[in-house]
Amino acid sequence: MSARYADSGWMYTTSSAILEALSEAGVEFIFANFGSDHPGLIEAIAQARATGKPGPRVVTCPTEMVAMSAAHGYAQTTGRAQAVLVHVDCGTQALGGAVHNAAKGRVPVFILAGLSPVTQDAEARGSRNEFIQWMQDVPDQRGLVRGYVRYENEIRHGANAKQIVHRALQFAHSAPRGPVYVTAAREVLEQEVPRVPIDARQWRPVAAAAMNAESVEQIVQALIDAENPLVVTSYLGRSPAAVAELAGMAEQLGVGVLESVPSYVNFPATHECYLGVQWNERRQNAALAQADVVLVIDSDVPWIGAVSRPRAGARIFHIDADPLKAQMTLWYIGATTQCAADATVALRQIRAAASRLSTERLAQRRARLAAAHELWESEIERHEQIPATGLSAEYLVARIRAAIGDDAIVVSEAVTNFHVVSQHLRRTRPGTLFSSGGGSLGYNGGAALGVKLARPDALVVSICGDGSYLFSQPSVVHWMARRYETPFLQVVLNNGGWRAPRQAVLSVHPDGIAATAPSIDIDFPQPPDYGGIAAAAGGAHVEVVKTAAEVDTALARALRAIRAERRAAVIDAQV
Ligand SMILES: Cc1ncc(C[n+]2csc(CCOP(=O)(O)OP(=O)(O)O)c2C)c(N)n1
Ligand SMILES: [Mg+2]
Repeated sequence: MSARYADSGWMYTTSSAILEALSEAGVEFIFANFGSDHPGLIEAIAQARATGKPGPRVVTCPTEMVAMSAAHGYAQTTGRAQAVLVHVDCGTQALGGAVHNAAKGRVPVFILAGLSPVTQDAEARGSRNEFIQWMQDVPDQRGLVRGYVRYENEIRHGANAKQIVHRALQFAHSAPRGPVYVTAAREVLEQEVPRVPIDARQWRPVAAAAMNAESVEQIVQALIDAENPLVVTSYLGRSPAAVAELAGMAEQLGVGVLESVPSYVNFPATHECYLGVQWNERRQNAALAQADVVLVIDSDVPWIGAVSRPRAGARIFHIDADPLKAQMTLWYIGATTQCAADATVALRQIRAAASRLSTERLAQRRARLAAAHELWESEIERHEQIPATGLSAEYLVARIRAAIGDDAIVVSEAVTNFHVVSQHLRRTRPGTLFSSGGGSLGYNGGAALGVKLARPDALVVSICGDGSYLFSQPSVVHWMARRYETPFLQVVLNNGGWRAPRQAVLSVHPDGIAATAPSIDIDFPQPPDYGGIAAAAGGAHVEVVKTAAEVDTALARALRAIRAERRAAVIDAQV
């Protein structure tokens, strides 16, 4: 085999074509975890480098979950998919919950995986020559991710590899957006092919959809006639333009805005139409209880009906790129009009069609909203008071807000402190706070790296639970932070383990035996040295904070380490 298929020097192969297509599409990074399926790609990258051909930069990711999470954070920051390169079925499985997160978060990512060679007697370059290639030949590799991706396909021939890459990226970037998965056998990646010219304009995302005129009319009329109109949103803020339109509409019509488990900054927290964040609180939300017209825009869970819902008889309208929630088996919110439309376009339509309210009604609405906003703000402030002993998450987050400023970009995986981070950071600018949008823990560290690669000038902060820190594979994350000079601030909300399962069991069995059992196996006695893990892996600066009095100096030292020494910093905050 080696004699027949000895390296013939410079080649243009399927692998070269894939790299070229990624480059044409503006992909800047390949988050890579290489294996025996990738000689064609590694050779093509080496040849491109040797000839000075521009192409995506390779970022070595020692685990796939971190690679995928980095691409996730990068895409949340820029809106653009990056490539994640993984090894056959094994690397695909190791992407794990990060695929779920990108799918649920509707975040574009281009995943490329090799397939085991499809020949075994040296029939072609790349044919099997390692025992593992029999083990890694599985019947349905694409099936591993089929329930999560917007598009999946196998490149079976190099001749149209570029078109398949562009098509996959077109799916990734077209509403409702999400990850895509492409495979190719080792021999196909080695195949020498003619170069195909591509006109990138032909592969742009599908144009954003508008509502039909009748729906616009219905929604506008309902908003005008309402007593207490309310918008509920979770991820509208992935488009900064939509945030501006929402603020414009809120002001024009006097509509309140409530965020439900937000994964983006959807509305400035200082705006007087802002009514706060709801999460898993086990009580009725006041804004929802008062609303008689609710416009849900870009939300998967606008409320949890068993504990909190719009008032009886409220009229509900729904705008989303995918209002059917095609990937959710159980989903309904009682909306009488559902529109498949882009949030920015839809809000512009509403604003254009809405005649102004009478000055008097608008003033009344605005005054009521301003009072509700003020009440929310004073409640938030009350919780931020310095605690008498120890450290509260609310106080800590308030001090983080003061230390990092409005432009820092925060990724949050704070679990039972999710709402604390969302509310007390009081973000005002779109694109300065992200959470995964999914439910598979471990996103935060990789995401912070991705954000920092996208915005090297920005201060990047990850706020996560102690459990979520361990899920994120911190040794890999912090090795990468040093290797790629992407220092960020990591704040670990150390509450002694997993509080979420305790809250879950108490919500279902409030009087059960588990409620008062000495252990329900969710605590971390003898906790790891959280900061020490990052120090050992990537030379991170470490702070341990146990009281409110220590917070400001720890933050100042941590930020100095990041800015002056270009080191990541971990604050182990015992809340
Ligand atoms: C990959 C994954 N495994 C398990 C879970 C279930 N789970 C949800 S919350 C949680 C604990 C999170 O702990 P931590 O980050 O410390 O947050 P806390 O609950 O203490 O606020 C677990 C294990 C999950 N969501 N994702
Ligand atoms: Mg915890």
